Amino acid sequence: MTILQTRRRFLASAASAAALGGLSTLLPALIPGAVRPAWAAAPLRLAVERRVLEVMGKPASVFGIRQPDGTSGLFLDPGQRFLVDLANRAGEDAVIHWHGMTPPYAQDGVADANRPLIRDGASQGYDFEPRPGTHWMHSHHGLQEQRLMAAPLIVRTVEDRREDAQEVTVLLHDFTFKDPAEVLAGLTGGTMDHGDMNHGGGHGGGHGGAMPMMNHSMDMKGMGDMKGMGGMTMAAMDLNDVEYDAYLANDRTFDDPEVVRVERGGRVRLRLINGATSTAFHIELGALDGTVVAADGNPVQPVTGRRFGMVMGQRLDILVRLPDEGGAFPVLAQREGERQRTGIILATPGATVNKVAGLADGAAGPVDLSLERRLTALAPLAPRPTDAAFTIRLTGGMAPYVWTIDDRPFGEHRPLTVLKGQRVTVTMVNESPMAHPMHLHGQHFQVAALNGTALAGAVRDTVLVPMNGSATIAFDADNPGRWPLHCHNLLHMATGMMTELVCEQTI
Ligand SMILES: [Cu+2]
Repeated sequence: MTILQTRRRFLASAASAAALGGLSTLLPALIPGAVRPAWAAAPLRLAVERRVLEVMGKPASVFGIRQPDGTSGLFLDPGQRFLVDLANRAGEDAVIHWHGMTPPYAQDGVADANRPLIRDGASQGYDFEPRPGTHWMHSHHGLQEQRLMAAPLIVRTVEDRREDAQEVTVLLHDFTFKDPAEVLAGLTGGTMDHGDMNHGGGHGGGHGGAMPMMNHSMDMKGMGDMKGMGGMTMAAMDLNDVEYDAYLANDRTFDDPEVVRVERGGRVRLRLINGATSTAFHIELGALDGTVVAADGNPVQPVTGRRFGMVMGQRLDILVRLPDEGGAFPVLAQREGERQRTGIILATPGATVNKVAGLADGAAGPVDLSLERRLTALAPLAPRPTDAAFTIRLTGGMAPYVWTIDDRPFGEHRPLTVLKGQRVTVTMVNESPMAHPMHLHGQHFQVAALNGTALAGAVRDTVLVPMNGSATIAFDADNPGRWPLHCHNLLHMATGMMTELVCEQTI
């Protein structure tokens, strides 16, 4: 029975692949590892599993992606291949996207007409050259990412190894005790009890279809002391769709934070990953000066500061140096528009570690492009003329809760079709009432313009397109396949804000 189903799936895949013309040649790699010779290196083993996590004293059933020894995610050394057997023990079908990797199309970890989900109880092999840097892995199916089906994916370089810095990886999340489907239904006006959207209690309630807006008025209340700053008005602020129960850093809140032992006078390389589904964070280093050295795993000209914005899907590598006298140093991540924060604490031996409040004194403003404008790639694109230029509009809104590209939800989208080898630019113009972190699969891009101003920005895979703003990305299409281009707000993607870049192989 299983074989029959598998064969039927394969035939269906082959048929749709044939419709893609040149892409059908990519399919033989669909089940990598199946023909791996016996003498090859043993694959690393990862399993998608259920686990119980205690959040603020309450148990929650969540997912995890772990190695047999319990390590969350993967940490690869220089020269090591991404040779992985992924077992799905989640109790449901799943697929894991290797966010930041640029593997062949068949191994990207997205299910589509050509690539099936991994059935519950089944395994899938992967074998490709990993891309160095701070990356992560997460479900690209349904709303599993909201239930923490995510983990770090770190690929170290020889230079990282030589660097005299302690590596500290921090995966950030937003967390709800609710069923994510209920959260989404509350936004889209589904059949749920609308009172469910208010997690904190005391925020309105009983207004039925008005729930999404109530969340927004709540957000604005939190922004009270920011009114008038930077020309922002109440009406202009539209930051967060959902109130979460907690914000996590490596699965923990400031009730019981991770305390990382560091050396007096030592250097630390923070590998920060915004794995939240719907939360942009401000990273606050407090008394420490930080130097951003990589964005989405790609080296940048060093940028120093103590406060850095990160939208969903993005990574930042930040070097800090601990003072010779030592102490305890929180690394904070505060939700934009809100007072809630999470983080870890770096502490030298013997330091007194004081409790850090989970609420900051004041609400944070929106994460904007101020850091993005300062970033410059160490390895930029070579100058050459553009072969294919696209402009897409980010559209949709809160009522109805549908987010789209060029007014079309995914499924009715018009793919951006390019030929392998072309220099491509995509300008994303935000005509919607929220900011969107836009992520492209299959290749990294260079940020080529922000709000219409050209720059030679960072090479990365996820860029913020602010409200009323635009971003132009440029890349050389070198990876044939159908690559999702989507908002990394999970709830925006789930309701339609996704299209595809189709890179055709020329023969
Ligand atoms: Cu979005």
